[in-house]
This record gives sequence, C-alpha cells and structure tokens, in this order.
Amino acid sequence: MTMISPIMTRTQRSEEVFAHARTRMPGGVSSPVRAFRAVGGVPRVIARGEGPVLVDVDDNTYIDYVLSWGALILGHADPDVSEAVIQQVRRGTTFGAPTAVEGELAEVMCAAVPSLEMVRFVSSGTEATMSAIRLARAVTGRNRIIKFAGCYHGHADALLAQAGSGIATLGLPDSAGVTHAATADTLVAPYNDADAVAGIARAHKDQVAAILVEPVAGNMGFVLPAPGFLAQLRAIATSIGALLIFDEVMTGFRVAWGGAQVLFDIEPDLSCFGKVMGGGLPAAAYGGRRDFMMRVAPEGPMYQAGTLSGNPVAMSAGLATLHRLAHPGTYEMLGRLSAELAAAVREEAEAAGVPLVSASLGGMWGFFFLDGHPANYAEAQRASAARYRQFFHALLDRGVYLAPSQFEAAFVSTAHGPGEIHATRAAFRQAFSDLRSD
Ligand code: KE4
Repeated sequence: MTMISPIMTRTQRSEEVFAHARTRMPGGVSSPVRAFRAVGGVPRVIARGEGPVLVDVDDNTYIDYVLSWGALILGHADPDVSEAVIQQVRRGTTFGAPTAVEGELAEVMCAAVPSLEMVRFVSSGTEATMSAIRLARAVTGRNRIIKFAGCYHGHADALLAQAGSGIATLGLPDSAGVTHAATADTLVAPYNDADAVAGIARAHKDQVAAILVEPVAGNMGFVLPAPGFLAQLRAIATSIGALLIFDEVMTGFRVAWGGAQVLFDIEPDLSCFGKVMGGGLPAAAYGGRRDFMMRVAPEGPMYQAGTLSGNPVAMSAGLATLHRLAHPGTYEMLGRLSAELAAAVREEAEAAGVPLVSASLGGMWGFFFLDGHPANYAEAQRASAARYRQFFHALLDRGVYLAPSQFEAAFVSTAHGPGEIHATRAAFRQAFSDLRSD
C-alpha cells in the first residue's frame, strides 16, 4: 500500500535539474504539457516508477494517474514487460527488416478488434493518424477531413486546426508554422453534435474523405460520446461515401480489450492505436479493412514509411502487455478502480460543497469543476482552471499525481489496488479542505 507523503516542500533537486533542462530544451521538456504551464509550480523530475507509483529526484512518492498519458496500463516497470524488453535487447534492438514479433502483435490486435484485418506499425500516434487520413484521401480521392474541436490527434499540420467562425467554414491554423493551406481541407465541428456534422456533410459531401473522431474524448478532459453520437457519425460517413476513422490511440486496449469500437458496437473503416499497444515504448499503428490497407506501399500507391516502425523492442513490450490484458476479468477490474476514483472525487467534492462532475469508462476516468457534464470542448472550457490548479497542487503535495492540465484524462493500471484508492480518497478529502479554506 502506498503511503501518502506528508505535505511536501522538497523540490530542490527537481528545480536544479529542470533549470538546466530549460537551457537546452524548449520549456525544459520533450512535450509541452509536461512543463506544468497550465498549473504552475515546479515540474517534478521523475527518477523512477514502480507499479502505481512515481518517485521524483527529491525522493517524493506519488500515486500516478497519468501513467505516461495512458500507456502504462500495467503500471511502471512491469516485470513481464521488462523481461520481454530485456530479452529482445539482448538479441538486438532494431534491424530495419521484417521480424516475427511484428506479425505476432499484428495477429493479436486483429483478433481483438473486429474491424481490423490489417495494421501498419508506426512510432507515434501522430504518425498513425497522419497516415490514416492520407489513406482515407487515397481511398476516396477526396481532400476534406472532418474533426472535432477539443479532440487531439497528434501534431500533424492538417490536424492542428481550430474551428473557423461558423461551423461549416474550413479550419484555421491552430499553431504557429501551420499554413492556411495545410488546414484548408480540415473542417471542425463540436463534439457530440451530429447535426453539425450532417450540416457539414451536406455542404461538402462529395469532398469529404473522412470523419476523424476520438470515440471517447480524452484531450478536452474526459468526455463520453452522447448516446447515439458515434452511430450517427457512422451513418453520415456511409451516406456520403467518406471513411469513419476512430482515433483509439488513447482508448485502444484502455477502455476495453477491443477498444471503444467494441464497447459502442461501431465498426469504423480505419482505426488508430498507440500508447497501451506499445507497452510504454514508442509504437503505434493504423489499420482496418484489407482492401483499404492494400493501398499502402509497397502493396499500393499510398506512401508511408519509418526507420523504427515495428521495431522488435517496442513490439515485444506491446505483445507482453496485450498478453496480460487478455486475461479474463482485467477490464472489469480496471473499470472498478476507475469507477471508485470517479465516485471518490465526486463524493468528497459534494461533502466539501464544491461543484464537480466525474465519469469513468474502463481504465479511464476524469472530472470537471462544473455542475453538469460537458458535452464538448466549449462546455469543458467553462470549468474553473484556477480551481483545478489549486486542487492539482494540493494533491501533488499529498503524493497524488494527476495530469498537469484539466484538459486531459486520468488513468488507472492493473498495479493500482484498494490501498491506492483509499490513500487517494484521503488526499481528495484533504485537498478539498484546502480549497474550502482558500
Ligand atoms: P503521440 O504522437 O503523442 O504518440 O500521439 C498523439 C495522439 C493521438 N491521438 C490521441 C487520441 C492522443 O491522445 C494522442 C496523444 N495524447 C497526448 C495526451 N493528451 C500525449 C501527451 C503529450 O502530448 O505529451
């Protein structure tokens, strides 16, 4: 059982290491969210992970609900995954040539996900979604992509688009360096608004190559699809001859063995995976129907490649992870843990008189400082960032590590148990007491 550390003041070593990092890396980080800009304070420099726990360079201990943004569904340094990686490293890390383990992982994924007949491995979720939309354009001969405000699909130019004024207008660049041309074919609709998508589809119907969606949103905070939303997207895509692409980089093997598409009984035309299926190493994939995937080079005209795609170390980590997840009862256990955490934060907030809604699905959960569940990004943005910031630090000081941004989801692992849940509920209670006294 993880003991909650007392209120912590020790961040000296993190500050020293991070100060140097900032001299050589923008923001001192390899990915922006890690810099704590949304919550302020000192990003904790992590020394090691053990099961459900992180330990930072000042030897502070945290129960981890970020789990490398969902990748570590078995927890940190899982013995089976570590052994599989070590064994492979001893045989060589990468050959730039076919290996048996790629086909083994592809077989497990295609057996688990009914819509998958073939997959192509890549090294990041960004590559997976970027390639999936290229494939959709190759298959349909069309250019336009419909995505949803608040859904994040990696940093490919075409997907760094924000909603233009009015729903049916084309996307506007959402990052410096992204050109108008790059987002000119990206249409942005509100999440959970199938009528808006139908409107866009009517306006652009024979130009739309794909509808790209996170089947459960995890990048605007944790937002579930409204009943029927995903089925409506399926029907709209079919009606206009566009492909439906499920970005399951976060939800794949996280909310259920076969991903959100199995939970919601929707068959997308293409799917993207990452995080969990890489077992904590850089691996991702896109896949779908055989006739679509046979358009991918070298079988077909759509080019996509990668030096370390399918490298045997990441494949071994992913295969070891999925073998463990296939055990009966795993997702029921993960679902219980997430539901207990969602209930705990809601109950402690209620006891403290703080408006808060929470939800969970499989190994994912989340909450908002709102008095009603948000259906989309605009509603999620109404949640108090200041209150999240206070809550985040009150928990961090008590040894509970949530995402340093309210527009993220929280996760659990098979390494979390009743002790961690009990300690986390206690930290919630104390943190709400801090909020009340502020
Ligand atoms: P990567 O390129 O970061 O491997 O995957 C991009 C991606 C694609 N699709 C979905 C649904 C995703 O959630 C992600 C990446 N998720 C973020 C967390 N919100 C990764 C953390 C980060 O950017 O540092």
